[in-house]
Amino acid sequence: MTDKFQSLFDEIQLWAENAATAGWINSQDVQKLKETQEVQIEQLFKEHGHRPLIVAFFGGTGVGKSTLLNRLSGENIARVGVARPTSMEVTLYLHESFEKELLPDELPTQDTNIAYHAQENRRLVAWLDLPDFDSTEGHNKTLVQAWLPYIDWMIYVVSPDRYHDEMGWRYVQERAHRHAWLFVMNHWDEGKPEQIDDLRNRLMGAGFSKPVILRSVCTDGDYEDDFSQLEQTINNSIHEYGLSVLQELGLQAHIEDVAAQLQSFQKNIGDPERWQTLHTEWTTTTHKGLGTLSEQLVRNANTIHQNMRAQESTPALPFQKSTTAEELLTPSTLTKSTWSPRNQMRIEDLCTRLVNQIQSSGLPFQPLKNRLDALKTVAKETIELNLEEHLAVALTQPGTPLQRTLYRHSKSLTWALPLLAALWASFHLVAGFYSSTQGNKAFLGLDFAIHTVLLIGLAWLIPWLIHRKLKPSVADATKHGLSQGNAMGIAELKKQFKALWNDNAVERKNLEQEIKKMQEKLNDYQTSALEQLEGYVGKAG
Ligand SMILES: Nc1nc2c(ncn2[C@@H]2O[C@H](COP(=O)(O)OP(=O)(O)OP(=O)(O)O)[C@@H](O)[C@H]2O)c(=O)[nH]1
Ligand SMILES: [Mg+2]
Repeated sequence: MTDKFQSLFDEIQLWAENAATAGWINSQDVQKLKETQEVQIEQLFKEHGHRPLIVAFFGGTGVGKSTLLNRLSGENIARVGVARPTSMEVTLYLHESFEKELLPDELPTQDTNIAYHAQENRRLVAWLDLPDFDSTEGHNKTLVQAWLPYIDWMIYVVSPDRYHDEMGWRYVQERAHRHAWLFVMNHWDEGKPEQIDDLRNRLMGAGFSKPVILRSVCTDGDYEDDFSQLEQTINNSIHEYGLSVLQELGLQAHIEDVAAQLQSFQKNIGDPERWQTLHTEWTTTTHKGLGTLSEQLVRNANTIHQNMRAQESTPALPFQKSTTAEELLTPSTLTKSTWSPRNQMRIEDLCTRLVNQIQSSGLPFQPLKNRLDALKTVAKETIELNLEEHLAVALTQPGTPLQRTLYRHSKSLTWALPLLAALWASFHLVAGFYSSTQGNKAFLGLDFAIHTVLLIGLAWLIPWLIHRKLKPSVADATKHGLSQGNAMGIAELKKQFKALWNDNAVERKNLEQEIKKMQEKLNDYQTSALEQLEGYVGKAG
């Protein structure tokens, strides 16, 4: 059982460390979990051959804790007094045969006063005299707190006029099910039966179904009290329950501590409703941020387009080799000139805004921040890849298919038409020459020569001008490629932001599932100690 619990605890610890590395919970919480383990587990699972049963006296100052302890131990070991408070420190009374070095290291013994008792029948008992919580100074309060997890039996001593102390009562409520309790109404020589009834009702209200309340008088005089029953109860508890049941009780309390910590982890990781609200904000912010980035990209594309247009409209002379825009700008150089540092800044601003939104909601923001940090570095690449791809397509096939066909054919006309004109002129030249040799007609005159030259010139010039006009604009093709690439890049980024949120949500849900499973496993470790110690232990809550 304990080994199983230890391995479950290791599993929980490992889970918490991983969740902290991913940023879902903070490292202080993991440390707290670890401390819970150190306080309790060592105490419960270390070799306990020499561990005594720790019976503590707790209650307001002057109620007679030290006097009662002296009476139980049969000797005046504890200092009692009229000056209040008398016991200023924590004192542990061990049996004289007990070597204090054998106490487990984790007990807070350094600052504790160690003294000895000589009761043979209580060799296994170590009495712990605690100073009053209310009157004690800060350091002792911390020491009392440090001892609390190690106390097996808590004897809460009250007096008829001091049984409703605020501080003491708070401890009773908080720790009702963490120790076995005995309630002693000391100063009974000054008490009234209805005060016992009142105390019993209060204890039942605090979760004790059958609280054991014993009356005692520790002053000279002939008074009837339950002292022998008190002694008997303590003796019986050693024989009947021994350490094992009490340790189980401690284990149960420890399980509850760990379960409470898991519950707080679950709360920190966040409730679905708050995440849902955040998701709506996330979508709006992403949409807006990417919209601004898109506008910026469109502006950059327009500037490039205008510059290229200006270049294209500078007329090239017919036989001059034209330097076209595509020779100046390749898809990759164009792509590089569209992503400016300002665009990168916009992406970073967007990510910062998203992180701030989650942070201000109080939910764990680190896991999303880590994911956004990664996305920030690839945003440029995402846009550039899309631009390059669409630019490459647009630039290899500028214009519409019809425009491209007409352009190709018009080029053939620039040589075919002048050739036809030349052929026609040659035919007339030969025919004219023949006619003149037959004496029919005079040979072709100057007019023919001028008209022929004009005809051939026009047959070349007109198709050349048409061909030039039909040339698809590289600037327009670039603009088309850029706007398609930008649109696809922004769409891709949108998808990435969406996927990032979904991945985070999946991780969060998995963590919640794991917490649930660990909680179920913890629930399986219910011990029977609470039932066995009925009457001595209050119920939780
Ligand atoms: N009348 C009466 N006086 C008692 C009784 N028990 C103790 N006293 C006296 O009450 C005073 C306080 O007793 P302590 O034992 O010092 O009280 P304490 O609870 O240890 O107080 P702190 O050490 O200050 O926390 C002493 O003078 C005791 O003699 C009792 O049952 N009846
Ligand atoms: Mg005292």
